[in-house]
Amino acid sequence: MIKKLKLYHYPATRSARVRWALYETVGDDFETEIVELYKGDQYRESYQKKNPNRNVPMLEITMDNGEVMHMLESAAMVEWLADAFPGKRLAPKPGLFLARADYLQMLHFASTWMDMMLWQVRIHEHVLPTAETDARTIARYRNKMRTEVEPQLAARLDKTPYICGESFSAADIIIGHNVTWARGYQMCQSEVFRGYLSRISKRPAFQKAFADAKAFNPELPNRDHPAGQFSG
Ligand SMILES: N[C@@H](CCC(=O)N[C@@H](CS)C(=O)NCC(=O)O)C(=O)O
Repeated sequence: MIKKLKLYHYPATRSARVRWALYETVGDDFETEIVELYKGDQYRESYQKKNPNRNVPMLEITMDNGEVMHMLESAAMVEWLADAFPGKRLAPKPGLFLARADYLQMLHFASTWMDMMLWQVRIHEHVLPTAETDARTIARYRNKMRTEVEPQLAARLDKTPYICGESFSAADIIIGHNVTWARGYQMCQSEVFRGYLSRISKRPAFQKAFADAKAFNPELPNRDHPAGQFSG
């Protein structure tokens, strides 16, 4: 049995996905520690020992028998929580079912392919030292988002309220976070995305997960200062 869950978090970043999944599954029954990314907390030796990727989220899972594990990938955490609490109905049951295949496909499409494009736009516009930014990379991934990703998502959301059909699932946690991220960068602007966001943002767990989002400033205060640089 799980004794304690602790999320290492920074507002509105990928750790908000896990915070949202935690509120959906265990309610308030988890701890949170803020990792001040813009002050370089992720590079502290004590943090790097637990998370060599030097980022958030990190989910510390302590079991009743004292075993501790650190999960380091947001989509894995969201998927694990959805499966660990089947009563919350956040995932189609595992097995030879097309609904499960579709759900996994969308969750991982969001956390790899779509996430990669959003990250490229974000780091080149706001994170990398200005001398390392590349306008062609920004243009390439903005274009791929507009011509390849947005139409795929919009085609689904035109037909059903949630990304995998009539019910909300953990895939909506990753897609939903990505859509808020994209809209912060003037992508996913059409009505279908506005409607989707207004639907998912009515969930109490969404509201709690993003209650601290105002603390997030996309602009790094110190991107050209060596001590302040993200690894990207
Ligand atoms: N694939 C990882 C990526 C995590 C990630 O890069 N997190 C960013 C915030 S959204 C971060 O902590 N960056 C800190 C840095 O690059 O120094 C996941 O989805 O959990």
